[in-house]
Order: sequence, then C-alpha cells, then structure tokens
Amino acid sequence: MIPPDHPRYRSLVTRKHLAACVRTGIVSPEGLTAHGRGEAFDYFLGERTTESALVAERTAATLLSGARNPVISVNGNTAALAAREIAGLQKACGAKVEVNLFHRTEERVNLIEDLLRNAGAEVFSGPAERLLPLSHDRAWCRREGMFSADVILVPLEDGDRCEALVNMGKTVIALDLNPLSRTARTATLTIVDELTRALPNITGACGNLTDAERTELLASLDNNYLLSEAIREMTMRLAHALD
Ligand code: PTJ
Repeated sequence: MIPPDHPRYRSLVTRKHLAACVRTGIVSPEGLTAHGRGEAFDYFLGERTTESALVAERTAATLLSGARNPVISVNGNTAALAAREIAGLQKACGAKVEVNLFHRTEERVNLIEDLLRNAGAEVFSGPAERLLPLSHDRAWCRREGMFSADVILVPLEDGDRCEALVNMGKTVIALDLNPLSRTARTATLTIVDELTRALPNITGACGNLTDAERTELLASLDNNYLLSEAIREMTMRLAHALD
C-alpha cells in the first residue's frame, strides 16, 4: 500500500504499475531500468515541461498533423504508461498506431495491441515483415505502416532504429528524457520531456495551431538547439540544486 501523502506518491504508483505490467508481460524486465533512467533525467529537468520542450511538442504536432502517412510507434513502456494518451493523439492527428518491440515475442505484441485497443486506439496490426535494416527484432514492421511512413513518432526508443529510419528518408520525432542518447541526437526532432506530460501537449497543439504558427515552427526547427536548451536547463538546476 502506497500512502497518498507520500512525497513521491505518483512516482511510486507508476513504478508499482510498471512492475505489475512486467508480470503480465506488457513491459519487459529491461523496461524497468529504462524507466529508472528516465526518472533520473526528469529529476534534472525538475519534472516539468520546459519552454523548449513545449516548442518541440508544438513542432511535433505540426509534423504529425501535416504528414501523408504518420505513424506512432509503441513499445511496452509506452503502452503501459500512456495507452489512453496514445489513443488521444491518434484521434487528433490521424496517425497509425503500430507496435514495434525490441524484446519481441508474438505474445507481447498481442498483449500490447489489446491494451491499446481497450484504451480506445485503432491499432495497425496484421502480419509484420522484417523490413528495417536492423539485425535485431525492431526490424519487424508492416509495409503499409512504419515502413512507408513519412513521419514517425518514436517514444522511449533505444539504440539504432532512429538512425535507420532517418537514413530511409523519414522525419523521426523522438520522445526521450535523455538529451544525450543516440536516438535524441539522431532524430529530426527530439522532445526532451516525460511521456505522459508530452503526449497531451502534442495532442492539444494538433488542433490549436494557426497556419502561420505551423510555418514558423517548421522554419525554425533546429534539433541541436532544442537539445542544447534541454542540457542547459538540466545544468542550471544541478548548479543551483543546493541554493
Ligand atoms: O518494450 P520493448 O521490448 O520494445 O523495450 C522497450 C525498452 C524501453 C526497454 C527499450 O526500448 C530500451 O531499452 O530503451 P532504453 O535504451 O532504455 O531507452 C529508453 C529511453 O527512454 C531512455 O533514454 C530513457 O531516459 C527514456 N525514458 C524512460 N522513461 C521515459 C523516458 N522518456 C520520456 N518519458 C518517460 N516516461
């Protein structure tokens, strides 16, 4: 039992939920380490959406809602933490929702797809093929989904898929609390924010931006600037942590 007056109540409830999702198979055991890494970076950020992250979220909304074939890639952690928010974003931008896993088993794919459907998402499923130039199981995807996407959102990503997708000519939006990760540095646009804060902001922006704002956001897209702003915010907080 986690007492609601515990100062870290939300964090403890989330951890308990993820541990339960490991037991059902939705989250991989490795997903707990990924979450812990995210929490550490979120501490540095002050567990809030920074101004530069909000700009990145508005830019992501512009890219997703203007795409020909946008896809939201979902892994175990993303589904466990934010299935409803994924469904909300799908409604706002019309993207396909496709499950793509590093620790891939058919059983996990089915469990995650069911979780997403129960949360209101329409899942792009069916037989996957080994289509991405990767030696691990993230290579499995659908021809009409991720493989032919022009814009793809990759939350809580690991390793080298982001680079492969960029090399295939896709616009890749990463959502990652670690601004130093390979994914964050390789993506077209990186949102350095926590998943459950970022998704509703992107969804809200999909319906709120004027044409002039969209044009301005796309013209000023500079991922290195966004990453350096995130690092600056973290450095500032660390420098003044004991003030
Ligand atoms: O479900 P699977 O089998 O596809 O596996 C998924 C995980 C997450 C285990 C896999 O992709 C992985 O190992 O990821 P990494 O390499 O740990 O990278 C995940 C990144 O997401 C890290 O840089 C974390 O900082 C970041 N992260 C973790 N939780 C959050 C987050 N970013 C935003 N919001 C979070 N809640």
